[in-house]
Amino acid sequence: MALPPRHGRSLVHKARQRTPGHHYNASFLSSADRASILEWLGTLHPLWEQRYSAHFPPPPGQSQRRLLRPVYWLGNWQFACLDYYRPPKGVKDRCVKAEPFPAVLQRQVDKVEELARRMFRGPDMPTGWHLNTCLVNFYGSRLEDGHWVDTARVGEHKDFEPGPVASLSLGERALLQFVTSSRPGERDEVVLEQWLDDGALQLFGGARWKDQTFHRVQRVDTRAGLLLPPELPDFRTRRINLTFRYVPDAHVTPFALLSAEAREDVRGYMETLASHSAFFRAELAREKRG
Ligand SMILES: O=C(O)CCC(=O)C(=O)O
Repeated sequence: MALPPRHGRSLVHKARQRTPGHHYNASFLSSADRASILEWLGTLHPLWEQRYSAHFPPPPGQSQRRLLRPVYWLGNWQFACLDYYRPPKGVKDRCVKAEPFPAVLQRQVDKVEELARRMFRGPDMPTGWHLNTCLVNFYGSRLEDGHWVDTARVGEHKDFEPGPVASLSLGERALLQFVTSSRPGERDEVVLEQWLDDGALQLFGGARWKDQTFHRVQRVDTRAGLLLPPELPDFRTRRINLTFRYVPDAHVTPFALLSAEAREDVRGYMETLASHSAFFRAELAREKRG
């Protein structure tokens, strides 16, 4: 009797499992596109951001701290010290215009948007929705006082940008969990768990996954012993995740048009970015032209 083909329908099915509003495709990226994305990642100079700033100081009882990982943003940069994009109230001076997507990422975005428009309708697909924002998260270990400390995790949170959110994963696989709202004294209930593989796409939207639950990265494997680009002095990257979101264009502000306080808070970051990027140099120069 002939055995079923090794990569037959059942495996493909598994790789494309579906839960309403949640889509996972383990082999979304072609090996050529994966290689181009890694090459482009090797040219980046991610930032280590501080959580707070002069005009947005730590709340009582908390102190200034560095984010757990270096990051890079495309489309618009949501500096942590400007407190991210939180509509409906937190929309002004939150999203600073940043570099466009490179061609290889724009190609992935075009495919994902087509899929998202088939999956989501009505209130789950806001008017004008398109993926114009990308957060590149570098997961790994950072050097602290001569010791490598694993910081490859993200606590539970929601992505407040309206509409579906998509993410591409590279490197070691990560365990992502959707959990119900935390209540003091109660354990969070994990309602969906997904290992995110190298080359995978995850797409989620709708009230269940955007509003009613939080998501978190519980841990990142160390099995493959991977070291991903770019080379950083005090950080070893073993996983990179690119999350694509939508910020209404009216809420994306060029650096030169931010309030004086916001410009002061992020000027140092802009100057660091400008030392490697013609785009950010031009954005800084625009301020001087008035
Ligand atoms: O790394 C991931 O897979 C998820 C990242 C994430 O939750 C976020 O960027 O908001």
